[in-house]
Amino acid sequence: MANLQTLLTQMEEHHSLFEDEIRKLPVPVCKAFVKNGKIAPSSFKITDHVLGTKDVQKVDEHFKKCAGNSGNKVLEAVQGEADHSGLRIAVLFSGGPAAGGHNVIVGIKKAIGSKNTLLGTVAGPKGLLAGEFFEVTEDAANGIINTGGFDFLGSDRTKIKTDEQFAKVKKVVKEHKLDGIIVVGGDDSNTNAAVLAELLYDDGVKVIGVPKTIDGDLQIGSILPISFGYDTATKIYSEMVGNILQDTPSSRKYWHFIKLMGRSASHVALEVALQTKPALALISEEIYEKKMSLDQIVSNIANTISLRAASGINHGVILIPEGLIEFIPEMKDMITELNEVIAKYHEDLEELQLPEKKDFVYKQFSADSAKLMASLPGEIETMLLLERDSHGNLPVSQIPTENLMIQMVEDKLHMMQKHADDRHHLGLDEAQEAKFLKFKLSTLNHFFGYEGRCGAPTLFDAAYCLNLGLLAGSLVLDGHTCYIAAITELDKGGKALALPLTGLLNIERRHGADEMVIEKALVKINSPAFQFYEERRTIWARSDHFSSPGPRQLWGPTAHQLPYTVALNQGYGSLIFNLGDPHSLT
Ligand code: FBP
Repeated sequence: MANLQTLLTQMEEHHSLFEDEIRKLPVPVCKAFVKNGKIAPSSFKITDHVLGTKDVQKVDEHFKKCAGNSGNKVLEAVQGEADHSGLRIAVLFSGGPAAGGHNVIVGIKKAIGSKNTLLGTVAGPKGLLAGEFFEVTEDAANGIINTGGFDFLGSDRTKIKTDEQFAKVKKVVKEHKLDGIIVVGGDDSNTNAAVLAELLYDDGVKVIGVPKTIDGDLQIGSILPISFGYDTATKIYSEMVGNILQDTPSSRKYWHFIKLMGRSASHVALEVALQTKPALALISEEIYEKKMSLDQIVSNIANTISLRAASGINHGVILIPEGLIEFIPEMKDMITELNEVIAKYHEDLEELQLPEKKDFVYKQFSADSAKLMASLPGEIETMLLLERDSHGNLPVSQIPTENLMIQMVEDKLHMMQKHADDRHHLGLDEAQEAKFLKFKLSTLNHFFGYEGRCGAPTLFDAAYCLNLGLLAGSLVLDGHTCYIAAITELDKGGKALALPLTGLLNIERRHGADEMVIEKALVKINSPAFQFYEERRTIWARSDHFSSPGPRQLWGPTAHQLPYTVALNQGYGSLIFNLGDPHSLT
């Protein structure tokens, strides 16, 4: 083979020039995990910080063993001596992928060292139930350093909840002689980790959670600033949105309606808005809080477009959070009713084809919900009937909300151009009105979601994940169970904490029943990040004030940039993170 062909062949299977370079990238490590200049597991000290939600009594009663053991007290990692051998620890990914997951595995492996065995669980909780594990060797761990995706193990969304599943887990744990299980997942998966910790308490199996999700909805004030994967995903989306924003004043003819992943919460949309400054970003939580109807949301978009048209700007970008539909008050009531119907008649509905399914649901619905559902475009109506995942979530990624918005905004603008009364509120002078009447809306729709979940981690996610892995591994080594790993003080070298999962559970209505779950963190409209957006958005709406953040950097001056939302909400003085001194991982 000629030289270039040989080189290209050598670059197959995760050996692109980029992948080989990033494996060598040194990654910052918090002080608690460094001893004599080398990466080492930590020990823990018990702090006086006790956690608990409004439902703490009921939760403690239900999780007697774990809550009784931890007293819901936060632990802090300190440089330590942990030196155990012969332990067998399994790690699993649960839910959607998020960049940095592979570094969690690398961190666990480095914490437990060669005297203990790390087992990778194939394809998430499903693999745990089936007892499918493989040993993570040093070589294999070296191969995934700083790489994106969850492909090393695979993942799935199975919730372990039935007695039969519990019995299977107990059997698998015994057969494979497991001493610990580390669950890398979001709010639902960490709830499941608490359930497993209680179930396996008497077997001496330690269960630890690691906060993962690009959605950013697993965050708890200053004790859990963010989940991993959020930084990488939002930087990837910001690059893409920035490129489109740069295109709009170049081609000067399109309005882009961009739906952004993030499930119920609008953290992703808010972060991308702060990084790129589009004409408008809808924030679901604001819409819900201000009880804005669908018509008001559409008017808000139409007004933004009209005012720009009136000043001669016939282009722009509107960001739409993936979960918007669940937050429009009239929709929220209808979806809650629909979720209850789907949970109650799950088996009957499974048998039915789409038209019969619709008839069946309409018969169970209240008059208001039936009327609203019938008013929606057919494709939205169909998507709302999709099967919920095993945690009861509506698959919002598949609902084309951006198209619904486009259709409704087109109708609204048509009426505003046709009837003077419908545009009177814009307060246009004669010249502006002439421009507005000449304007013809031309739209393009996008959905940025899956593109952001598996990219190579940013330096922040690479470092954050490595440290979360070191923390989770150290917790199991040191004999702790029912905690979630958390790193705080991201601007000051990083403080590694273990938060008792029982202190985070509260009771919510899910899947037609009350359940003990970790609350999804939504955007708070009194948060510094939202308030900053609110203060700036009128300026961004009226003119091309956008920023194009460009591709994420792993080397150089912008590599150490935190998400704006995290830096603002944590009250940091700059965007720069500091998680300790860099260490080479190879
Ligand atoms: P989790 O991290 O909560 O598992 O979900 C992340 C996510 O990317 C959501 O933003 C999105 O709605 C969902 O996964 C899509 O995944 P799926 O295709 O499995 O529904």
